[in-house]
Amino acid sequence: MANVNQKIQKALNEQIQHELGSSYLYLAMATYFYSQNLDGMAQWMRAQAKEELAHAFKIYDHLIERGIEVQLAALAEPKKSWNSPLEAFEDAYKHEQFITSKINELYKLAMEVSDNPALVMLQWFISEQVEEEASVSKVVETLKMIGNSGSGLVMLDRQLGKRE
Ligand code: OFO
Repeated sequence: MANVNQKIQKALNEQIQHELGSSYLYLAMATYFYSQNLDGMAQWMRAQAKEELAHAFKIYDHLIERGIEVQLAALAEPKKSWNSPLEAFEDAYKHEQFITSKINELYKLAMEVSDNPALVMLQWFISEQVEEEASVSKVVETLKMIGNSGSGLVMLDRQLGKRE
């Protein structure tokens, strides 16, 4: 058993669950966008789901490297449908704000228990969350500008579909 504070071990394990939960939510959003024939937005969400999986693995690898026990927990069933693309992206934005608050809590805890390796890893997540919130917020604002314009929506869908 690694000589690492128990509270931080538990919180890091919970963060794996949050990142996997994010991946699951964005996969559900991709499925919703396919059902609306918005394949570009679906592609954007698929890419986001993969990125979240990478985030989960980043923490997972951190635990493995430090000999911290990995404890995987059940994932909740994600929401399945939204009333509009704007509602889905607004949900994604709220979700990212929630994840940012979790990362900030983890960082605070790592400082309290002087866990330097966790602090270094979490710094990457702090910068990442700034990017995550900014990119989703940009789509939300564009969707608000588009309003009920079908052609605007088609153009945005095409643009978002370019995400690798
Ligand atoms: Fe992992 O950044 Fe989004 O949730």
